[in-house]
Amino acid sequence: MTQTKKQVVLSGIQPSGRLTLGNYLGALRNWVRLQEQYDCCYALVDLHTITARQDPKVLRERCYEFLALYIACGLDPQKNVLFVQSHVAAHAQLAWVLNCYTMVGELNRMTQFKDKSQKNADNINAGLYDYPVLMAADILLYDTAKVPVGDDQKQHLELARDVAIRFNNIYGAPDKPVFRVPEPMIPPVGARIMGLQEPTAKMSKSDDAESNAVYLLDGPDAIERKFKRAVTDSGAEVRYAPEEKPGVANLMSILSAITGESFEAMQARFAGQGYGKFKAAVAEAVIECLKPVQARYKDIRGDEAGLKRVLQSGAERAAAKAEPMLARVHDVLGFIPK
Ligand code: ATP
Ligand code: LTN
Repeated sequence: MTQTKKQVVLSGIQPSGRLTLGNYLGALRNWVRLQEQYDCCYALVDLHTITARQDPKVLRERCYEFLALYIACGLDPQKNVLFVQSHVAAHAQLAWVLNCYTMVGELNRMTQFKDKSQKNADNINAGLYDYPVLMAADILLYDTAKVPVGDDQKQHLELARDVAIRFNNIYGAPDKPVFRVPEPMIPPVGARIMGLQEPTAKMSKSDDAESNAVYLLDGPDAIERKFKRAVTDSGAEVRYAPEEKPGVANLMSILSAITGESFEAMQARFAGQGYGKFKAAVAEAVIECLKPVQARYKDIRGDEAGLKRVLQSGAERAAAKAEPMLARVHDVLGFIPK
């Protein structure tokens, strides 16, 4: 009997800050939907995280917290390979190789590097600059077909594709490329959730302003309060116009991403009612959406031995996939096999 191999999906989140509703709607929730159909690998990208200074104790704690949240969101550790990036040495090894096939001019164009350099002007380290190359290594190591991410990662993914194509052109045969060229998978709604206080910039998990983001572990009262105070505009009309009314458009996107309700239907439902009821409805939808995740989280986080077992198994399964690809790359480069 021939069994068709499932395509590989790979994605990652940095264990920095606290997971937000943006991470959930832009990434995590979509990961869960893919677990039956694809061979999915999801990484806690700790090597990426040290491009900004981290407290070691907090970083370790956060990795467990994030893993527990992944599972609480519905990712089954049997069906998915859940792992820590630093446990699989091949990531750093392939990143070095790909460095030699990535142009400085390409990295200079990365908008995330520009944004993060501005935010951390006192620590613009080489790792921050090289970040997209490590991400390309994460993806290309697994023969990845699809990469589910939010909109902000599109440019990095484009770079990973360009590097793969360049490498294939040098070392692959037309019918036998070294790397599969990955495709982005960006959700139609929820791909770019904006801050509640600053709706022109994306909601981000390492933002200091508590009220700008909804965190996955926020209780109902905090969520209600954050939406009540969310910045809108001086008008009173629930209408989707991102340029003119970014705050309202963001709240509409959140509601639509959760309930599936169209913008037109929302517009009709809240016509003539001002923003109060609308904001309360968005808060209610978010509270209900996060309730089951929060209910499962405590037990999962409490079982640290169980989480360690998940990571042990994840590291072994990930390495078994990644190592043959690294060996192939070393081989085509002319390195002597070990
Ligand atoms: P940081 O603030 O630490 O840079 P982040 O919130 O941008 O973090 P990442 O770890 O960089 O989170 O991203 C994890 C995943 O979540 C990525 O797929 C990213 O595209 C997605 N994501 C992050 N923020 C948002 C957002 N506001 N809306 C939709 N998706 C998002
Ligand atoms: N760069 C991404 C995180 C990330 C990633 C990856 C996403 C690292 N490696 C591989 C998809 C695939 C970010 O900042 N959100």
